[in-house]
Amino acid sequence: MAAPITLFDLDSKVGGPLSPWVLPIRLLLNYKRIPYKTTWVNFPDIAKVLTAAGAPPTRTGTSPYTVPAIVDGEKAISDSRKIAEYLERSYPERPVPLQGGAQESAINAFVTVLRPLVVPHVVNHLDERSTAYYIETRRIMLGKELYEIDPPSQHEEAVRALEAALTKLSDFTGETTAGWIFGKNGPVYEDFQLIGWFNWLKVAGSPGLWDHIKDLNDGKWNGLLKAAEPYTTLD
Ligand SMILES: N[C@@H](CCC(=O)N[C@@H](CS)C(=O)NCC(=O)O)C(=O)O
Repeated sequence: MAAPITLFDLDSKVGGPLSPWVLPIRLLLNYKRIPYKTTWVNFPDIAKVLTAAGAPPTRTGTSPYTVPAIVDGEKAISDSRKIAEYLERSYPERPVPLQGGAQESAINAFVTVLRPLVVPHVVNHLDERSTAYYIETRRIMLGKELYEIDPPSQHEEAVRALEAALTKLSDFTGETTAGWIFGKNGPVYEDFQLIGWFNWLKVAGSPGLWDHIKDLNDGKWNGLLKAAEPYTTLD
């Protein structure tokens, strides 16, 4: 029997999925019932571990190596969308189509507004070494200190902006089907992407944010996480 796929995921104090980029791949593997095992990697070790695995960098500049990455036999693949395309092509059973286009743009618009309410709070879930790495790399990548991203004086306004972004997303997506937001006959990959972002909001967002958000827009965001539950299992 072929060796199971290795999934490289972000380690943290959460003890489960935190990275919004990796969770969609875990959901895909679980949904498609593809055997895999997870290698959990702390932020400062990602470059070293992925170089050793032969997974290519996904960006230039600071921190070019990112999770998720997978190793499947001879192949090492990084970047969530490329991994999803590869899995869909190589393991077509229980399809999870990738839609892209307007759906992806709608997710990106929501994520732009969400980021400031989560990015500075991620350190609450990292160990000391990862915290030091995260503060330093975000300073270079964002040109800001973490405490400048969600200051108390702007917090309420940021939450109002998120509410508006969610209403826009809700209007765009319309009725849910069995909890899925985009898919009408089972999940599509963009549902899994949204789950990654809502899980990130839930586990690492500013204190109380998820409690505030989960019942908005007829509770469809909570319904989405509930629909995903059977597929969030760890190996
Ligand atoms: N475009 C990449 C982005 C992945 C990404 O940004 N992953 C984060 C974890 S949430 C990462 O590995 N960051 C490494 C770092 O910042 O050093 C993808 O879709 O896979």
